[in-house]
Amino acid sequence: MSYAYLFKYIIIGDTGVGKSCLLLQFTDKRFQPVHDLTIGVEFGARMITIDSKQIKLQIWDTAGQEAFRSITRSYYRGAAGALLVYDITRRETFNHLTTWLEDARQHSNSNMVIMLIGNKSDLDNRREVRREEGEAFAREHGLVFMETSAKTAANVEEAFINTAKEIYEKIQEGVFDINNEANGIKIGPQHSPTSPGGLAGTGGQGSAQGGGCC
Ligand SMILES: Nc1nc2c(ncn2[C@@H]2O[C@H](COP(=O)(O)OP(=O)(O)O)[C@@H](O)[C@H]2O)c(=O)[nH]1
Ligand SMILES: [Mg+2]
Repeated sequence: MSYAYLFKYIIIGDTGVGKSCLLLQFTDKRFQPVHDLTIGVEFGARMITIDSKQIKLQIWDTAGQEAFRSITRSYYRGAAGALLVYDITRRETFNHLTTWLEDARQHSNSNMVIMLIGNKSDLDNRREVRREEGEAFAREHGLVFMETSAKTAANVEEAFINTAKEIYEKIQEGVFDINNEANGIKIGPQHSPTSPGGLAGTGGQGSAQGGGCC
């Protein structure tokens, strides 16, 4: 299917916070409790609609382990959006956010939209991080914040779509240079019907179910 824009996302955060499950829930609308550990980087894609425009989200899921940090870093630069995920039932994953954020800011383009996600909201009885703490961290660092559950799908759509809306608004405001693919945005064939195939948006087709998850 053709699209007006393609936005590239990266999902980051400690191992086990639910990055792969969030991706699977968003792309396939399912939750898979038993899973393989993500090795290196995997990806998925899905089409969404914003402002009556078809937007393809191409999402790179990364491994959280330190050993893969350098691989992860190489994906920041080409990303328009990042989902920074922690697990509300594991305080240490919240404590590591500062490190993740520094890494992301240092290696990405300055306009990258970062959405902070407190995942596993279904496990409220095991909660170690209060929602207000997530909100405060986000406010302090200029991030958008949501609590999600990859298991029940609560807020999962919203997290991915709200990030896209922020990117879209930045494009409208002229903040993003959309002709520079390094910003993680491609203009699709649908955008300019007078020059089919003439733009850099035709790559990556047919990858809608790419990558495994969980
Ligand atoms: N209850 C619950 N479990 C989750 C949720 N998201 C992920 N998990 C579980 O947490 C573990 C790690 O998930 P995974 O997506 O592999 O984490 P990743 O290492 O960040 O990719 C798995 O056992 C998942 O089943 C969630 O929203 N709720
Ligand atoms: Mg994973």
